[in-house]
Amino acid sequence: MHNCSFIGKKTMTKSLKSILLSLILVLPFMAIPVASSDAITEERIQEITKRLETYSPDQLLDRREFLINALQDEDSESEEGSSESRTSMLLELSIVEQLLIALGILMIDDITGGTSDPQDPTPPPPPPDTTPPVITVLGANPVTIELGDTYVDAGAEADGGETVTTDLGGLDTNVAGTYTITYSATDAAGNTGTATRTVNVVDTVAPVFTSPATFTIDEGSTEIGTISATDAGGVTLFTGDGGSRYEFTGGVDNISSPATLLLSASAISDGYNDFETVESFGCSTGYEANMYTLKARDPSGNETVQNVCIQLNNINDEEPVVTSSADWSVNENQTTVGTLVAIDGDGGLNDLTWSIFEGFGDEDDFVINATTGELSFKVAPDFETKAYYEVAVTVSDGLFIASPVQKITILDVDEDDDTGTGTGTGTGWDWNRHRNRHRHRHLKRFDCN
Ligand SMILES: [Ca+2]
Ligand SMILES: [Ca+2]
Ligand SMILES: [Ca+2]
Ligand SMILES: [Ca+2]
Repeated sequence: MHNCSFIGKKTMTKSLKSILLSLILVLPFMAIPVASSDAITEERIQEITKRLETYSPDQLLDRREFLINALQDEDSESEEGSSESRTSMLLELSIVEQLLIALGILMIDDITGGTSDPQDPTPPPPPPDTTPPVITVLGANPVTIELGDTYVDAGAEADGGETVTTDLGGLDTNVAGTYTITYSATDAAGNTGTATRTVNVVDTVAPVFTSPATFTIDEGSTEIGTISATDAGGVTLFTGDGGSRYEFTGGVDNISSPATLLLSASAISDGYNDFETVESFGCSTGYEANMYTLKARDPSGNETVQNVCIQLNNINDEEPVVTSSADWSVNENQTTVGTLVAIDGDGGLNDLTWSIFEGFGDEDDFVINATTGELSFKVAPDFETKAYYEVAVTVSDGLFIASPVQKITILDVDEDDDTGTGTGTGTGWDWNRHRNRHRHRHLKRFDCN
């Protein structure tokens, strides 16, 4: 502004009247002593104005500064001072400032703003409070806690000491997710400040199986057992490796924990619940070792895998099997037929008991040792009387029986001078027959002599 070109003289002269008019309005507010007012005349104003018209804007500003400093110096040096000189300086200062205002170099506020009127008793009203409280969130932000843990809020403070209210935003530590806690405080002017804290509830812990990895079931059963696992977020169970051999109740391959695990139809048809076919499977050793798994998964995708080992209890579900031959050949004149041999179809699980089956064939002619299975005639047979017998024997494991028919052929023995020893044992009949034949040959040779 100070560099602007000075206003033309013609314009300046034209504005003089308005300046004089302004002075009449402004002067009463200036600090010109009332007693000196009489020294202010129109002639004097014109005289000063004409002089100042020749000043450039910079010169006017310099003059203004000079006058202000001079008036201040006069104030500090002497209470009395030269009132006429002071009046003159105030008048000139007024005219300088009016010219600067007319030139657009000064604003009215530049002149009046810096001076407060001691006679005005009303102080300016304070600016309205539009600043909300500033809230400081205490503790960590964001906060991460494990699912199911207890959350303790560290709180927040307002800078003005206002009461802070907390909105937990539906925080549920039993449900994984991101929550926003909002703190707010309102000051006396009604301004409300807020701040937030983020709480991340995370599930990083995999489910834990509470059911065993090994199940021992009776053969013939189709149910393996109850599978269960725990997790703060809940558990879904899945069939894993080898899952075609088992399924959960309802035939599904996944279900909420706990659930009942069953053998699948294919497993049953393939003998996976028959001890005599598969004694165990999926265990750490043995048939199909470590080939079967179950999985427990939580809603966050954490997963635990557990092997499934199934051991079968051998129960009595198979009948005895007789392994000795049903065809016997024994010498006449002896009671012993031989000893029958059988094993239980359950791999020797049960002791076997022998008896004569009643109601078939020559049952009345035989006895059998219940424990050893040794079959004997009650009375030594006579070839010449009856050379062939049939008898059914029963062998029992207590629940199941087998009753094979035994066929006994009586061999003729030369009884001229030898009644026979009756030492046949019933087994190894070829050996006895060979011996008997040998004896016949021997006897015949003896007879020839
Ligand atoms: Ca979990
Ligand atoms: Ca069986
Ligand atoms: Ca049996
Ligand atoms: Ca069995």
